Amino acid sequence: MSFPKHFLWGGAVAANQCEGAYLTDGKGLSCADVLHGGKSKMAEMADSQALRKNIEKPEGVFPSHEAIDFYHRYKEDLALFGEMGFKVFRTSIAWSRIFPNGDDAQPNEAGLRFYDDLFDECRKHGMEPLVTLSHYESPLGLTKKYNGWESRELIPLFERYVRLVLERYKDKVKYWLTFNEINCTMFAPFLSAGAIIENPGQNLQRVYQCAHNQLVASALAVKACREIAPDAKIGNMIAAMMIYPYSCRPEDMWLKTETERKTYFLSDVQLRGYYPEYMKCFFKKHGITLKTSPEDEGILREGTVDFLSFSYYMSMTASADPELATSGGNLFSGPKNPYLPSSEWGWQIDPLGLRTLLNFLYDRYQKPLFIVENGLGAKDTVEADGSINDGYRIDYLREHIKAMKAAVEEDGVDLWGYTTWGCIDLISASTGEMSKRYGFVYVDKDDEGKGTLNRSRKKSFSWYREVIASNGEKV
Ligand code: BGP
Repeated sequence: MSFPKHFLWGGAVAANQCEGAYLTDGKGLSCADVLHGGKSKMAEMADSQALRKNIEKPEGVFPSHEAIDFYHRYKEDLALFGEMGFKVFRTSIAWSRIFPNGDDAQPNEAGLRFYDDLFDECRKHGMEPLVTLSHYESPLGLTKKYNGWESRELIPLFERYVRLVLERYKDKVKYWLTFNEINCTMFAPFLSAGAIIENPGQNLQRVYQCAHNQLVASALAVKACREIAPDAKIGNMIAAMMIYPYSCRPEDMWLKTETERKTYFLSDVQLRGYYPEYMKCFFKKHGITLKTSPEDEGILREGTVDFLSFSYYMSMTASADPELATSGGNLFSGPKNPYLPSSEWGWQIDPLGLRTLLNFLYDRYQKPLFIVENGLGAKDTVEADGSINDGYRIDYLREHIKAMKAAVEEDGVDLWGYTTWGCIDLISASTGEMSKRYGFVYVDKDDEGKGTLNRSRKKSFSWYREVIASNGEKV
């Protein structure tokens, strides 16, 4: 056994992190367009006052406004991906290019045309587009009017947008994803759901309401896809993580179970079609009563996805020891795992965790899987001769590909494809920095926004080309 013949190798980006052209050809503002860059971006996203200020009067530098100007340079970039032999290219449609305010009477034809050309260009280079319908970029107008996904008003608006793009691109796009990292709504509601909510950890009623509305919208998107593009496949997308009990202490194991449920309850609903019992008990315990509609249950049941896609960067640990529990291991906190190294941004690197996770997810759902994000955010140095020797990135990816290979070949996991995150350098979602680079292609731009935007191939570029050419045999 080895990787299936039609295994989908490729790379991934998101509109708001690469396109730029934030008001070009009729595009409206999205939530991403009012978030500043810099290490404090996570704090800014959690600060409702700062967010309100940004929305009313955006001042300062916003990295998404120009990003890497993919909007004007996509032909050059796709040609580079084609040169690496990509079979698939994951990107998102910026909802605010199609409906600038989210609820406009008419769609923006110029925005629709842009994606027509983009998907045609992908096909020209032999790449299947894999399209996320909503990747951290809901129209800002919907935040102002409805506080984003906290309101059910967004459900029909999203469905209208989805039906339009499915109809328009049904002959060009065969793989769709509903919401990027839908489980991040629980702790980053502005980014993930366009909702300003003070202390999301304390305001459970409100964040779970956002999540419920997105779940219903996701299921409606699945139903629309079956109707409009019956040959296409549509998946969900979660931030997946391997969660270890910090020790074999039973309390640690129990905490791991609870953390796991918080991480996976949304995909449980999207793959099984109903809320799990443990979640109903959780709602009861915390006095959460969701505003639902009588038809929601049927919609969730009928709108289960064809496959599960996920991002994987790190693993985490769960400890019942209060001192350890707050020591911080990576983005999702929890104690540092003493057996693992960390990236420059403190994300703990765990390739074997990916094999374990693939097995865990396949056992849990028995549905095809797709890794749509994986990669190392690192600072790169351009040498005097222009070369960029990113051996550390190759090492990271090599070990993760080996783990994935073992899961497919030795454990029988049904995996459809692998798209590395940020196949070209782009704006970081959590920090807005350019210097946190993931690409095989270097973009000349720094954190202050200076640079020529010229593209160049890193060492990892030819390495990945070999990986794809050998269908994962040569890593
Ligand atoms: C995921 C997001 C991406 C992406 C990636 C890397 O959470 O889906 O949009 O950016 O993480 O994270 P970062 O950009 O913060 O390094």
